[in-house]
Amino acid sequence: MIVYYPPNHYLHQILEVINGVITITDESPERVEVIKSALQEHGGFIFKKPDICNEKLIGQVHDKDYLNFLKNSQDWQRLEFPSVSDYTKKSKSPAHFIAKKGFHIFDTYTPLTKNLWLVAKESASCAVSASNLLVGKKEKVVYALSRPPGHHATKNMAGGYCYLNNAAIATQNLINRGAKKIAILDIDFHHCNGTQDIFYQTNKVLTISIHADPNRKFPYFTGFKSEIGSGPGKGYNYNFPLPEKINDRQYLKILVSSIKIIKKYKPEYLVVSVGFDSYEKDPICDFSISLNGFNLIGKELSKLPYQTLLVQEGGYCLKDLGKCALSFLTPFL
Ligand code: Q9C
Ligand code: ZN
Repeated sequence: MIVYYPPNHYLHQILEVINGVITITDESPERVEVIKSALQEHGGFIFKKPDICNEKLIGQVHDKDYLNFLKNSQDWQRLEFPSVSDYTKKSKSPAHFIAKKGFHIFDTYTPLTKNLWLVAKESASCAVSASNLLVGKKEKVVYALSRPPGHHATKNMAGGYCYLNNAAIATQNLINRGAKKIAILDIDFHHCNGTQDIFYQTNKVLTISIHADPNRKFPYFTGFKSEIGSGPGKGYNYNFPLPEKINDRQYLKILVSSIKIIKKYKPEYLVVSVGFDSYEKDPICDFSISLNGFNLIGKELSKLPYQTLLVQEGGYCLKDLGKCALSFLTPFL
């Protein structure tokens, strides 16, 4: 399997503020290094550097003001956290940097770093380069080992360790290259509020997310069953919020229902936002998916007839992340 790896991701190192306390984050560079080592040791994976993607493509998914805000990263000498929250609920990016941070970042877990534009673009480029290998039936499945993750990033906001929505940008690339119907299945522990936001009004993309009940876990504001899409997108967004301690058998049932919805839609491509934070030993999450569970999930998805783009999202159990990735990925080989 071909794997796209972001060459400068380690330049992006963050801290997070939790309840006013600056704290070591679980979103560390080691996450992708651990996965990379496990895949290299296995031997069935070929690593490639991404081609840096067109900024016009990124601009089809994210607002221009937001991208300009991220681009100014060279100027930042330290981590920049938001200080004020936007109280106007208007849609225009404000002029002052303090206000911009409040407008374009929705939590205190996702600071700006000095190399952000470079590393965020490389992360998105992994997903885009991988998607390009699907076009023309060159590959059945390609894996983007993206970092930073992407699925919480909305059209104009960073959050949940995400800045650019890698899966959404790759999906837009497939649309630009002729695809009329694409299904995105998000199996990260957290609701994909960003991906939902970006494709909420279109029927060209079916978005399905299986995640922790937002009444209990981040991102708190979205991920409810009632969010079904709007306008032409009505009926093309599905959320499966779940209680804590969900086990393999219970998860597989929900996965099978999601697959039924995907089959009915008949997409040309399947994009899977893969998070290993539903793992039983994840330090910040509360599902009970085992290594065998990831293997079963991988088996179900690999059986499908669709060309598939796998995009890495979350997953924080450094000790077992390599095993999680191998359990999930080997059925696709
Ligand atoms: N340290 C992704 O999995 N929660 N983002 C922070 C615990 C934020 C998760 C509090 C979780 C964001 C891509
Ligand atoms: Zn997550």
